[in-house]
Amino acid sequence: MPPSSLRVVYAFAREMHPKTTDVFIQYGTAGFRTKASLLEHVVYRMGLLAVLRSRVKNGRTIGIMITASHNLEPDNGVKLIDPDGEMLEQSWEEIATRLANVSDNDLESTTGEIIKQVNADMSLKASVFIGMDTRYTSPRLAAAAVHGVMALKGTAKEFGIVTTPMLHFCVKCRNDNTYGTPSEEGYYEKIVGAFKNICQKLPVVGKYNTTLYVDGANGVGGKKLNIIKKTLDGELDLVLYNLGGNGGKLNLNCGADFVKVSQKPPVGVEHVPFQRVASLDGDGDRLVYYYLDDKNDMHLLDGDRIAILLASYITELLKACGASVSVGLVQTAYANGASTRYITDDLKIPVTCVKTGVKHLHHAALSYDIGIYFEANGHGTVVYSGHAKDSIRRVADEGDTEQRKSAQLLLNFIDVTNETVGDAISDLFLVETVLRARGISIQDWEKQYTDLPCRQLKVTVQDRNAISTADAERQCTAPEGLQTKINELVSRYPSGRSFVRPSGTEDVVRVYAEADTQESADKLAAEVAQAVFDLAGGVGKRPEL
Ligand code: G16
Repeated sequence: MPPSSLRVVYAFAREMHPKTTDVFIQYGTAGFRTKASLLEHVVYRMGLLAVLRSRVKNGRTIGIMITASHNLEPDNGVKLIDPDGEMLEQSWEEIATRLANVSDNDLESTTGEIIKQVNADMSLKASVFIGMDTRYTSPRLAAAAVHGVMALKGTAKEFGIVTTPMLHFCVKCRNDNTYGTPSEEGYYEKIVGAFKNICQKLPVVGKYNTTLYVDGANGVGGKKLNIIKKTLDGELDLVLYNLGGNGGKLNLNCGADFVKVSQKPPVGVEHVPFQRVASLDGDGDRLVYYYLDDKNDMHLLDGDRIAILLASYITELLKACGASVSVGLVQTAYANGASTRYITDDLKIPVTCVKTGVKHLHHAALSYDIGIYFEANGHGTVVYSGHAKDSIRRVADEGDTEQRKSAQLLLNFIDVTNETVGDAISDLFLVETVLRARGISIQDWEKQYTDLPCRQLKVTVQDRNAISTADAERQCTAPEGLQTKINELVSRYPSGRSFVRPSGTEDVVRVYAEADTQESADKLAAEVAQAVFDLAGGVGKRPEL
């Protein structure tokens, strides 16, 4: 493409997607996220960037997902997906931020500069897959992304409403046809097909109950499970709630984030004591389980529990097949201290702690033959190296009868996994597989270990970037004095632990605390929140004890 044709980049911007705000926006934990009304120009520009990224990757397909995932309905967001279905390479986040914030008048020249900087060959073809969640603002934003792709002569393919992990899966399949077929149907065929396959090998035994209630967060995940439900041949009886009808609002008092953070059951679900419930988030990339007991008390089984359940089953099968494959687990500072102890002391599996954000966990998990990564909020998956897959395949071909059986199960388990990113639907089928294989109930699952009581809070400050952290976000390096204050507060509580960090998806500072009793965890969290408010420029009402 000759340089003069970049003029169209400006023309599209000025006529259709002008930048109408001076609010600075940053590529955060999972892309750009803010009020939907501030995003149209950003999404258009991400259409431009996706084309450049595709050309730098020799024409391989890049994804653009329009979603604000767990955020409430008025927000929206956009993130780019790299060719292997993983999050955008971190060095490009800065470029994305730069492109998103320049004025319309500087857009043409900045685009030209970025083309030079990344050495994009503009004569190559470029391919971009675009998906969106169910927000009413998503179609308009998806159209802006298409215009961005058109402006730089790329080819856009729209997937309409899909879960975020489905788009990651399709991008991966488009660039690596051994992984699957790049379509929603291809996703069902591989992931749901493998689950049904496993069910044929695992008869229902013991206390496992094939009925599963689901809280769909009034988002896209529940809608897709409604399609899947009809194809499960009775292997799993999904009872779906919060599918977006009856005035239910996306993520409002429901969904995985609400359930995890508030430690309360979602509205809109008809609860039955001890019935296990799976709660998804708005774009279907997070999953937590819970049940209410006969006193109506809530029992939460979060991402830490899911990780442990999957890790213990995988290591059990690996042992049975005699395959020599390393297994490791990746968590963040939000992981409950009791879970980390259980993994290290009882399961004897190595644990790595990294910064919040699936991109960090995914990267760390790749250093193991089999890496299991989960954030406590229910965002995670399992990644299997080529070596791991080859070793298991070899046992499936050459092992004795028992070894072959375990290896076959493991190969099916791998196919149920969406290895590209955390995926609530795939994770749900993985969890159900393990519960079914072991013939256990959700209460049995919960008995593996006892969580330390914990609490999460949010504090609004003038500028959340005033908070800096180090050591996988476990230490606060600015503002001065805050970490000393946190240490002092923590030292007053047995088993106390607390940290603070700026959110990358909402305009808040997050506070986490755990201690030996719920009362202490609540009090410690409130005291640390007050310290953040006082030392980091809190706005509005000071948090109360
Ligand atoms: C996103 C990220 C997660 C992260 C969460 C909260 O989730 O993908 O890795 O844990 O945001 O991030 P923060 O604390 O920085 O706001 P989702 O489900 O909203 O895409």
